[in-house]
Amino acid sequence: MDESPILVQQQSGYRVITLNRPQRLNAFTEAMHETLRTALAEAEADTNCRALLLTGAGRGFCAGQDLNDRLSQAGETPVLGGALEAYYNPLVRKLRALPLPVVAAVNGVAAGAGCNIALACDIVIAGRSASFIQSFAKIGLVPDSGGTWTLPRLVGPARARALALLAEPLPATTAEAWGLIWRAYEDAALMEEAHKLCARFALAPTAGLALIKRALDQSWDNSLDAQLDLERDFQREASLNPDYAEGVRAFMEKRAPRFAGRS
Ligand code: T3D
Repeated sequence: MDESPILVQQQSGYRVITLNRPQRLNAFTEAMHETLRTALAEAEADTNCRALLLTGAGRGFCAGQDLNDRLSQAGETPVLGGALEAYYNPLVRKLRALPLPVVAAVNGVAAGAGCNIALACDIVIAGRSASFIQSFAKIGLVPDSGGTWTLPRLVGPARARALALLAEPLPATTAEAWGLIWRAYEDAALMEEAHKLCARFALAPTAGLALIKRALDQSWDNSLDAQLDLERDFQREASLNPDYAEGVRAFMEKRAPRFAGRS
């Protein structure tokens, strides 16, 4: 039997999800999408899971759609859109909406939808040898999986346009300098740093972090006025969670807090 296209590893308080088609730089097939969807649903349903680490097997993170499944015969006119509706868009929406932080550890090239799926995660770190490529223009496509939304917000319109129109690889260190990602690490240190982040999130006030994710995402559509109202409402909600009282008590007692997280 073929190895699963997605590997899931349980850690204390978090899960590691590995895209696992290394011979194709972890390019997406339908089977891989289905397996990833199940893995994300299971992680969400497990209240002991307080963070996710998403990475790739082998030398790449993800090369986007597997183009073997898109080869058309001469005379055929392929029509795309269906896979975005069925798989890529729900995946990006799920990553943004998960009530726990998602860390992408970009271990190698992240191209096409693979790049934009990484950028949809909450914290993106990368090995220094990794690169980010909006490959779409090279094959006559448009950046998808949120790329046209995410890129200008992260790096500004001029850089977003050049990245999308030129489809050139952006080295991880430049991606860090431009604010596309959080940090670039030596390749050998990447996974240790990713695990450190997730272990830290596994002890964090997870419900509060989930509200932070939502507040930041909603800010793009809001006026300052509307966002101030949202912050008032979210703060009220955060304060109702026992983790807030515990955080204040721990501070006053000069000890580490014991947050309940999602339970
Ligand atoms: O429904 C829809 O289709 C819409 C959704 C679209 C989403 C998308 O993601 S569209 C964009 C698809 N992705 C690409 O266009 C990227 C294609 N890949 C590349 O440009 C290069 O592979 C990379 C720049 C990512 C890496 O280059 P390099 O030189 O490091 O590696 P390589 O030799 O090109 O790739 C290694 C192997 O992986 C190779 O196979 P081989 O020759 O050893 O048997 C290569 O064919 C395979 N591979 C890489 N990317 C893909 C792929 N096979 C299928 N699909 C891929 N996307």
